Amino acid sequence: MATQIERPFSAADHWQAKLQMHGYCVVPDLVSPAQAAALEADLAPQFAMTDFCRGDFYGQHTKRFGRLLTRSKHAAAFVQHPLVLELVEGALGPWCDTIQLNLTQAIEIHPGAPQQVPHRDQDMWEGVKGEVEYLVNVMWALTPYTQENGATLVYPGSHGAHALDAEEPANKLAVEMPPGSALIFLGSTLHGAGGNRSDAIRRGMIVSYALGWLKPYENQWLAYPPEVARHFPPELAALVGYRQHRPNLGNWEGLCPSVLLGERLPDRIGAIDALRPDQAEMVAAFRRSLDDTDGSR
Ligand SMILES: O=C(O)CCC(=O)C(=O)O
Ligand SMILES: [Fe+2]
Repeated sequence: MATQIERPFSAADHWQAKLQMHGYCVVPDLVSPAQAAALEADLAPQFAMTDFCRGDFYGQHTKRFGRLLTRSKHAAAFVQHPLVLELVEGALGPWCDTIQLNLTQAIEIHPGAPQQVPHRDQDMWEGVKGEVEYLVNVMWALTPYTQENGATLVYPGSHGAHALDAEEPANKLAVEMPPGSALIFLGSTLHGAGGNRSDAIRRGMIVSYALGWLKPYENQWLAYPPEVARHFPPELAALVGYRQHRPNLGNWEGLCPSVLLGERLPDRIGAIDALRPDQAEMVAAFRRSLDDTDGSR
C-alpha cells in the first residue's frame, strides 16, 4: 500500500477550521500597522469629500465609497493578501472554478450611528440557502474597533444551515481589533455594524470575494475598465473579472476578456471554447460518437 504523504497543517488550515466552525475568524496583525496607516492616509481625504450615506441599510451616520484599487496604491496588497486568498479559495472552491472580487468598500461609522440591521450578505443573491456559500467577507480595521465605536457585530454559529433558522441567534459579539487585523466571515454569517456611542469615527475597509459565476455587488468591469485594469498585475486583473469562468462565462467576443488589456487587438478573432476538463471530455466523447456513426454508414 502506498504511503500517503501528509501535508503539514498550515496557518490557512487553522483559520479555515475556525471560519467553518464559527462562521468567522479574527486574524490578528494580518498586515503591519504601518500598512494599515498608509492605506488610511490615502482614504482619509476621500472620506472628507464623500457625503453621508442615505437609506437605512447603509445608515445616515456612515460614509462609504468603493473602487478602492483606484483610490490607493496600498489597497492591492490587502485585496491580494495570500492568506486571505487561500482561505477564500478553500471556502468557495466547492462551488466554483475561480473566485472573483465582489467589492471593495471603505466605511466610516460616525458618532451617533445606530446599530445596523443584522443581515447576511449572501441574501443579495436569490439562490438556495443553507447549502452553498456564495461569498467571503474581510473587514479590515483601519482605526481600532471597539464595542463603543461600532465594531462589527457577528453572531457566532449563525452560518451555513443555520441561515435557515427562524429565530435570531441569541449571542452576538462585537469584534474588537486593532488596525491591521481582519475579521473574516462567510456570506451566510449574520452580522452588522455596531452603533457608535463614542466621540470618534470608526474607519475600516470591506473586501469581499464571491463565486466566480455570480453577478458581483460592485460592478468590477465598470469600476476597473480595461484602461485601468491594464496597469494591474495579471492576477489582480483576473480577480476583478478579466478571466473567464469555465465554461465560457464572462467572455468578450468568445475570448478571455484579458485580451482587452493588451496593446492592440487583432482585427478578426474567432471564439475559442474555455471548458472545464469534464465538459471538454463530454464534448469530445460526443464528437467521437458522431464520427463512429458516420464511419458505420
Ligand atoms: O461596517 C460594518 O461593520 C459592517 C457593514 C456591513 O456589514 C455591510 O454594510 O454590509
Ligand atoms: Fe454586511
